[in-house]
Amino acid sequence: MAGLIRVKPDADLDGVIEILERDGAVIVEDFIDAETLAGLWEDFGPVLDSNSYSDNWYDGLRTRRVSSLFARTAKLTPVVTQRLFLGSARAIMQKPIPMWIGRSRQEITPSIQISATQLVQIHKGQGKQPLHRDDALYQRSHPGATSRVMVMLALSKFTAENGGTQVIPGSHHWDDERPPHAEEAIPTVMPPGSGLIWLGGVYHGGGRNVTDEPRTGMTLALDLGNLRQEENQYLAVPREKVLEYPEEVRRLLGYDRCPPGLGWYEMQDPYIVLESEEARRAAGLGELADSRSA
Ligand SMILES: O=C(O)CCC(=O)C(=O)O
Ligand SMILES: [Fe+2]
Repeated sequence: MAGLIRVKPDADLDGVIEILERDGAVIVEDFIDAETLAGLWEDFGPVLDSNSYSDNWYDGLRTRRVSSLFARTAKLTPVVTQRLFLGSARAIMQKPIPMWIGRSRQEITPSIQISATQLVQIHKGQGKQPLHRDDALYQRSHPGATSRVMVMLALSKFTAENGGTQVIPGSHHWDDERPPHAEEAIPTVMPPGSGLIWLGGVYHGGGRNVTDEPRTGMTLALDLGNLRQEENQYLAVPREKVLEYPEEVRRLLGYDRCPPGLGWYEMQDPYIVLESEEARRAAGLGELADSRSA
């Protein structure tokens, strides 16, 4: 494949869904307008500049990552509601599922939800990230129903040299035994404001940056709404009540990270965050300072 298919923002939704189902990925030019892009830089630029590099090889020792994005800006509506992104996520994931309730056969359509958000700024000297599937988090078998549709929004330009996301088109159709090879991946090349939409089952990874300029992207994942606890324990149980329970129960309540990496908060095991809060309260220092305001 020469390159990923590119479409304009006024493209026909059904056509984009067809490309996504076949190739697993598509580039939407002008995913957001210049004003939205400038607004995101206004809110995200300072936090990226003050952030340090990731502390592990997988996330990238020359890569800066910032999460909790909906808490750091109020300007993400045009991104998450972008017609082709939200439209294809709904069409691909919100498929009615038949079930019996007594003698009544019903079809229930799941919702979708915002899952992970992250700024990923790849600096000079960062090598390629290992190719992976983001939906591997849910440990479902492939090929199978799509549980994640996500976007990589270009906040800076993406090139083959600066780390533009490496993608293996069509790899969401592969089974779980077939390994990805770097030679099969193609770089995402797009100007700032464009977005790469891709399915969670597609092998991809950050590229190598051999230029002097950082490559800045923002990921936003939409996941199937049924991948969650039944009762919303975070709302149901106030934090001070959670802290009255021992570690095992706190983790069962959801303050835990499911391997290989679901449920993190600020890229950490949420249990550690809970412990820090407990220590602060015990020392009379009040609730944990909000690291997102950094
Ligand atoms: O930075 C990129 O281009 C991709 C990052 C990525 O795939 C990830 O961290 O899961
Ligand atoms: Fe990824």
